[in-house]
Amino acid sequence: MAPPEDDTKVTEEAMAAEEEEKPISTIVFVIAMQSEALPLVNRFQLTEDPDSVFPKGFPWVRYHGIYKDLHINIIWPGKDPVWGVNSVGTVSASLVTYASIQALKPDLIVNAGTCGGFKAKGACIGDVFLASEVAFHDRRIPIPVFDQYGIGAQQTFSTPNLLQKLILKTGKLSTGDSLDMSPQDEASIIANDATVKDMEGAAVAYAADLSTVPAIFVKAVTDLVDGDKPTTEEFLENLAAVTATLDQSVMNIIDFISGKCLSEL
Ligand code: FMC
Repeated sequence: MAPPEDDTKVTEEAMAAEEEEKPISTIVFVIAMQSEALPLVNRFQLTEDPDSVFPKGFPWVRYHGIYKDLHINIIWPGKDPVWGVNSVGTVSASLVTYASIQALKPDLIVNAGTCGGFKAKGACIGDVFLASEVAFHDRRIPIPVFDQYGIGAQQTFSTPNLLQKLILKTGKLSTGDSLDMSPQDEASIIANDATVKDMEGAAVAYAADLSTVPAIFVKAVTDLVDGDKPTTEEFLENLAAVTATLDQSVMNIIDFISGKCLSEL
C-alpha cells in the first residue's frame, strides 16, 4: 500500500506545478571541462564573477550574463588545486550543482558535455544526445535495495518539444568515475541499457533531484566505447570538433528555451 500523502508533499507539488507555468528565467549550466565551457562563455559574452558566489579558496568558476530574457550561468568546477587538471567526475559535479542551486536558485539545470557512445545502440561520433534517463555504473552494492540505491536510476526532466524541434537523439546515460570501462562497468552499463556514458550526469541529477530542480543532460559523443580505437586517443582526437558541435546545440537549446516556461519544453 502506498504511504499516505502528507500536506507538505501536496503543497510542494502545487508549488512545482505553479513554477512550471512561469517563464524560465535563470539557467545553470554545469560543465566539467574548460574546453567545453569557454566556447559558450564567448558565444554568450559571459563574464567571470569577480565576487564568487562560492566559498573563498574553492576552484569553482561561475561565468554569467544575460542573453535575451535569460540569466545564463555557466558553472565550471575549475582546476583541481593539487593536480592542476579539470575537476571532472562525480564528486565535483554533485558539489558544484548543490552549491549553484543554493546560491543561484535556477529554474533549470543543464549538464552539458562530452561523452562516450555505444555504436551498437546507434551512437556516432559528433551526435548530440538528450538523456532520457541517468544511472550510475560503478556503484556496486550487492545487498538488496542498496543495489538499486547504488545504480540510482532516474528519469530526467521530460522535454518532448525541445527534443522534437531540435532533432536531437535520445537515449539513456550511464555515469561512472572512469574514462575507460572495466568488464564490471560494462556489465552494469548494459544492464542500465545505456547509449551514452559520461563521468558527471547521474551525479548532477542526484543533487538536482534532492533540491527538486529540473535537470536536462546534453551530451556530445567524442568516442565510441565499442569502436576500434582506444578511448583516450579517440576522445582527445575529437574533443575540439565535438565541442564545437556541442556549442551549437546548446545555442539552439537556449534559443528554444527563451520565453518559454518549463511545461512548454
Ligand atoms: N567515458 C566517460 N566519460 C567521457 C567519455 C567516455 N568514453 N568521453 N567523454 C567523457 C567526458 C566525461 O564526462 C568527462 O567530463 C570528460 O569527458 C573525460 O574526462
